[in-house]
Amino acid sequence: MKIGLVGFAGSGKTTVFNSLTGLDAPVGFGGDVRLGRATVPDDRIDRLSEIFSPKKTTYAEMSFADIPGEHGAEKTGLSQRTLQQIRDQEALCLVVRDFPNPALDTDPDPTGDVVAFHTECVLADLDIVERRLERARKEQASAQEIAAFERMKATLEKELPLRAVPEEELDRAALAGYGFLTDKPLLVAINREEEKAGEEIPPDLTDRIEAIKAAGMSLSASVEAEIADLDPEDQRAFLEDLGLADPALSRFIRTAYGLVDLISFFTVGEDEVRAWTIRRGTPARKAAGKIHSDLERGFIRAEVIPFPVFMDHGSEQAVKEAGLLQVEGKDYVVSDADLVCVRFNV
Ligand SMILES: Nc1nc2c(ncn2[C@@H]2O[C@H](COP(=O)(O)OP(=O)(O)OP(=O)(O)O)[C@@H](O)[C@H]2O)c(=O)[nH]1
Ligand SMILES: [Mg+2]
Repeated sequence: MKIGLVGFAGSGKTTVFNSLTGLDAPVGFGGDVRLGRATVPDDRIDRLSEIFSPKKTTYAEMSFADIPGEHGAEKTGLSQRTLQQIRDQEALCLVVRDFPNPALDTDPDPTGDVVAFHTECVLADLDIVERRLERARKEQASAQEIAAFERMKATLEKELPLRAVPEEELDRAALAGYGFLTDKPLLVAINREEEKAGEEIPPDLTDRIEAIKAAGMSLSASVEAEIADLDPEDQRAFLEDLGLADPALSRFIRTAYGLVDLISFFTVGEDEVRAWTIRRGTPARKAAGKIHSDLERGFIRAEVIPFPVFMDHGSEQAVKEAGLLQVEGKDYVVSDADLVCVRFNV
């Protein structure tokens, strides 16, 4: 599960990547694709940790790939190599430059960059769809398959992303192998100069982002990089000075987590308070397998307390006494922020 940071040269991808992962990749260079892991901030875990004072607190994690932009190339051109790197990602965060970069001779043009990137992705997808459609017709593929590709072609010709095609109209499992760029969930991060870090995204840009079925947020990568270097006390003062409520990076990671339909369930105790990552819709037995394969194999039942119920009562014992402990079987669909205790026997 990887989220790719993508965008044109010098937009701040590596600066964002370093703040996310705590790594120290060189900025201002391009270079190779880099991988790193980021902790998913979660105030529910913070609160559980305060209650249990465990020996260890473990947050969820997710992986990011920093995909360099192309230097020297016209910004409307993404090479086959870059396109392939982007195709390998499960979801995309487009980092868009909205600050003057002295190393580049163009003024920031965030709206233009969003449009240009989207157009590149549309053309790359259209290329695959047209070729596949031609072959499908020649080989007399099923009417259903031809119809699906025609639907995709019509969508892309309107410069709409494949994300715009409703779930029931495309068999996405069958299309997974193509890695269509415009079908990947997209978060557009407008990387703004320091003074504008806390301002709303201008309406024309918001409209653009909505039109391509993406989520949008603004941040200032250089502010985030500075914040990451401060201790918590100083962080708060620094944010207040800039008129910001919270580090944008936390919001960024949480948005990216939701973008790929990930949720967390929790295990709690004196040893460890921990968040586990699953896809939305995962049944209890499979979720138990995240913790240990024995728990999946020998699954008997899951004892579940939704986080708000736990907080209302303050302890597992109090929840039990109130008759609110949920005893669930293997097919129970785990919800975000469920406290789960798996009973098993192997
Ligand atoms: N003022 C300002 N400068 C920034 C910001 N984000 C990045 N920069 C600077 O812009 C330059 C490029 O940043 P990078 O993070 O290397 O950009 P990139 O998108 O990784 O670039 P490539 O990998 O070459 O495509 C560096 O000199 C950064 O210090 C920002 O929010 N504000
Ligand atoms: Mg870079």
